[in-house]
Amino acid sequence: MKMTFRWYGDNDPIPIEYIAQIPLMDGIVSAVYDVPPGKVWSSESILKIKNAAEKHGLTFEVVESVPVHEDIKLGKKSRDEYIEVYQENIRRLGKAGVKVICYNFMPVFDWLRSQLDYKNPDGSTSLVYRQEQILKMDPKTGDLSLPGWDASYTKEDLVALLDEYKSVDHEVLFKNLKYFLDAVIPVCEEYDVKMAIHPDDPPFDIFGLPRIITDEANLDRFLSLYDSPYNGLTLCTGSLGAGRKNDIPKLLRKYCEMGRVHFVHARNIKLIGDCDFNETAHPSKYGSLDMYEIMKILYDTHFDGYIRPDHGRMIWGETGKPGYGLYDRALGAVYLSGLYEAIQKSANLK
Ligand SMILES: [Mn+2]
Repeated sequence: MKMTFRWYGDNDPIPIEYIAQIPLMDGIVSAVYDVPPGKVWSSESILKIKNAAEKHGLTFEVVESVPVHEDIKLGKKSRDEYIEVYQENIRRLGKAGVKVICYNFMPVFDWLRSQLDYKNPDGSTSLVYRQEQILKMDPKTGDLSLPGWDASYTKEDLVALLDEYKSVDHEVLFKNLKYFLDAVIPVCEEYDVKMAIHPDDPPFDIFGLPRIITDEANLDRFLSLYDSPYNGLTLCTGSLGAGRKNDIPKLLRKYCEMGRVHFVHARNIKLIGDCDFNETAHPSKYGSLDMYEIMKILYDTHFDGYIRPDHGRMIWGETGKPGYGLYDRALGAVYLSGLYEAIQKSANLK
């Protein structure tokens, strides 16, 4: 298991040196962030990240994310040229020593939350999801006050894009995903780069858009679309965990045993009612997930991929990118590493 930490490059308010100072940290997870989806990343930009990591004794072996252009998800004719770009990015990343690419296949919207600065009783703030507030929004009007929504689409663009998705249901989206995998996985095999799809967050349809990386049946189906160890998963405990029927330890064990988990996002959430949740501190005590059990499964299955603490709260007055502050994620990383050491040592005593 290799412990990693997401770093947004030179624009990240957290200096890479601070990440290197977190105990037991192996590497960074990063990406070239100033190139829009569907464009090739320059080798210079990729090597710049690698060099920054290595200068601080860290590895750069996981990319999060290489975004998939909407035309690929929509299955438009133009997808072929965007897939060629994707293949080229895989080659360049492979040559630079990257081993895993995290990506997602969610139409239009990436992760969704109703609030990014929900105040907890202890004064810290968290990202939270309240279905009622989300349902009040109607992106089809083009006016979207969604927190975290980067507004890179104009009102007209968003309406037009949502219109294009009218003909894309779950089946079509699966078909378009298979088309994508058929084209990129052979390149991954050649360059020894593993693809690790991130589950949809939250794992159910929103705004009438289909979401397909949501539960066990769909994960099984996804893996069978292209049966290769290079077609794998980012197992995000918090994203999948928001699905009330998803038994995270069971899914983690199953897919780790199959050798199809390449990257783990470890995050705890507190489930509220049927759909809602709060992101919490990492320890088991605060959320609905048993993090000891999760780390035990990684140990038991000899997981040798990458893990990172996922979102953290904002604590100690820190400001910055919601979910991606230094302090709470660092505490999370050390807590997870501590659990792992304890599990490892007690197993060796037997
Ligand atoms: Mn995640």
